[in-house]
Amino acid sequence: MANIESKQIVDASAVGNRKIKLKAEKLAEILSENKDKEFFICTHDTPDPDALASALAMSRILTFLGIEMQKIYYAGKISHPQNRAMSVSLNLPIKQWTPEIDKQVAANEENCFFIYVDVCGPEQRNMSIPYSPEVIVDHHKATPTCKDILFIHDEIGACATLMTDLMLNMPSKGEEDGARYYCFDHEADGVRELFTALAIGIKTDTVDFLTENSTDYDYKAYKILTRFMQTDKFHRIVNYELPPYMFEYEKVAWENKEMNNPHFISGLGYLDENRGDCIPYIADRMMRLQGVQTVVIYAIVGDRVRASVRNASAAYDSEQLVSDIFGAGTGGSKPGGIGGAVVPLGLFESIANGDSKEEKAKLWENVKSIVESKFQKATKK
Ligand SMILES: [Mn+2]
Repeated sequence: MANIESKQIVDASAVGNRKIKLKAEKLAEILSENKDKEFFICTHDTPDPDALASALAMSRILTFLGIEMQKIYYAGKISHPQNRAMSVSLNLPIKQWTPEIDKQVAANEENCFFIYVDVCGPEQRNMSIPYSPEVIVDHHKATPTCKDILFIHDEIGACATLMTDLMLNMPSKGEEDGARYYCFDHEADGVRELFTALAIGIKTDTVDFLTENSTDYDYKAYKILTRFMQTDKFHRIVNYELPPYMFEYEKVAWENKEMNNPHFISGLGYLDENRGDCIPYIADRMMRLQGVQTVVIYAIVGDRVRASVRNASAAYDSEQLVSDIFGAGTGGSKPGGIGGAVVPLGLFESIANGDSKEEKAKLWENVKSIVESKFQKATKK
């Protein structure tokens, strides 16, 4: 027998999450059994770096197993400038879900195989792709309601950590020439881009390992990835360019603020759909203001009120704060006090999208006074 050449220079147990090894084997088995199907790798409606990187890693696993019929989908929008920077500079092959794809799948459902990453199932608030997956990889506090699925889950800092570990633990393949091939092969096509994406996914989802759910696994996976990633692209994406409107709305937020240390609240008025990501950006910025511990930034975006909530104060539970202000079930908060809400305008949608400046101004005044008074009440408890 010829020499066996190993291209995986990182040990499979390097991340150390013991739960993953068996799951990786099971995943390889299920995927190989369904090899001839059409594969749909899907993530949630607001793909962030963790979601994008996880989807790309799943695609690498499929390619490694010889599965060619595969595509990556999301149903919402990639609008945050950092997510766009990542998608463009790493050339991510992700596509937007459309009604046409929906029709094609519906006509051929038994030959389609769905994998969800960074999200648990179609019943979730931020998941508009309506099919039940057969494989889920997720790190959120949630359980899937669909049955008979391979559920790869751990409540850790990033889904990208689980994906890194899965790649490391994928069974290797032997070839006739005696060489041995590994999924986590830093010399394989596109893998350095993938490692760069995964490292950014872990860095951003854990907010530099500061969130409560960040673990040693996340840190170990990150260290491994940074050994092989493309440093120049990494820095370009981490220090992404900001469009000028971000600064303009920051000014609006500053002018409209109601500040009563440690509380900061500001409404931005009406925002264009593709500028909605001003809201989390400005919320993060205002958290850096001296003395501030709780921030709410909100605006009317399209047919809904969108808000970002940031809270570093131990006086309130962030999840509770979001639901006290915007209503139960409208949003939530990640550990680390990073939350948000989306409230449909319902009946008032026609005003928000209408032509009457006067009516629009009135609607905004009402939204503003309701959000502000709810915020005051919620923070007086
Ligand atoms: Mn995530």
